[in-house]
Amino acid sequence: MKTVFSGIQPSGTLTLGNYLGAMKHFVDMQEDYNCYFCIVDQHAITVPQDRLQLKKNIKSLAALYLAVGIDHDKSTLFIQSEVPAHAQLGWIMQCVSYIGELERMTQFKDKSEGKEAVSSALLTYPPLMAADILLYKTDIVPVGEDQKQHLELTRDLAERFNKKHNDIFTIPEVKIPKVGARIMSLNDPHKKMSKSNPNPKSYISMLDDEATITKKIKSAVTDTEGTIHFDRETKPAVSNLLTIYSLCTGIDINELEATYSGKGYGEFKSDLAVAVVQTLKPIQDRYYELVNSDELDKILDHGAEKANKVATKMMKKAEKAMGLGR
Ligand code: ATP
Ligand code: LTN
Repeated sequence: MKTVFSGIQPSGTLTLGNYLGAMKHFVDMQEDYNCYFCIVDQHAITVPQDRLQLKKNIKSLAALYLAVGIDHDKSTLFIQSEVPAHAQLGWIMQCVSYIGELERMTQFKDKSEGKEAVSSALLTYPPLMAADILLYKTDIVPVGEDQKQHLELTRDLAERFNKKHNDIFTIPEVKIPKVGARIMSLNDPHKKMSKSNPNPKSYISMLDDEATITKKIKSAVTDTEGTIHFDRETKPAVSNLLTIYSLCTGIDINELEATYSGKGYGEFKSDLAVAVVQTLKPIQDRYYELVNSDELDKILDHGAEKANKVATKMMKKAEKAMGLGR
């Protein structure tokens, strides 16, 4: 059975973008693959986090993974910092990485641009991400479009290590969904929807209630044309809303265009709000049952135990290949 690994940062409440671009696909994959899903808290601290808020976000993300349908009997769900091999192999992968290639990463450029106190870990984030993936002999990494560059680097680093030291790492493939890999911000269709955007109107949080979702969709930017059809170039905002609508309902974009032909943005947006609420409501109900439960802690304990066993073995192999220790 092939192995799947993916990680999400506990850097805020997940958005509809995270769900449609990543999490939704994790649920389907667990039927056919040996899956590891990780709460990458060590990645989250590459930018400043409030201690108590981070703790809350970690639990919240774990509960969301389960609420969308990750089944702990089929998949391993765990917290990155509870498996020390990640940071240990992360260090080794840093030694294999070149500063130049890290400086070329767009996520680094975006997150450091114009800032004064940029942590060095923001630059060395990709080698840690490579370690996450390589520890589990991962074959496939399902992620949104924004992570493609990091995955290419992971493959380069793994190949470089295999050639220079010992051929121990599996070279992972990236898997990006055909539709929904880049859900855009509601108030700027040229920026991706992001949970760390300071303006909450730019995203729909997976935990927003019905009234908030409806309000945010009503105030989402469109264009002055007034027609509902899909064209990323000339109608990026409406195309983004159509994508969300289609993914939430399973209705083809062509069919949606036909349904709303001759109709205005008002009606389209009210129906879209209903579709989003219907998608998120069952997830939210399950989430609130789980978030403060003992069950959640047990699942995370068990996940860390399983992940530690596998990860420690690979980390030791890598240390041996480098000549570390006695
Ligand atoms: P931040 O905004 O805090 O930097 P993020 O949401 O970009 O975080 P993660 O939460 O770690 O980053 O991303 C989790 C997964 O969701 C990744 O696979 C990422 O590619 C995907 N993802 C993030 N934003 C979107 C989006 N707008 N559309 C589709 N997929 C997305
Ligand atoms: N870099 C990713 C989060 C992440 C990840 C991973 C994704 C960390 N480690 C391993 C896939 C596999 C992000 O910012 N979305």
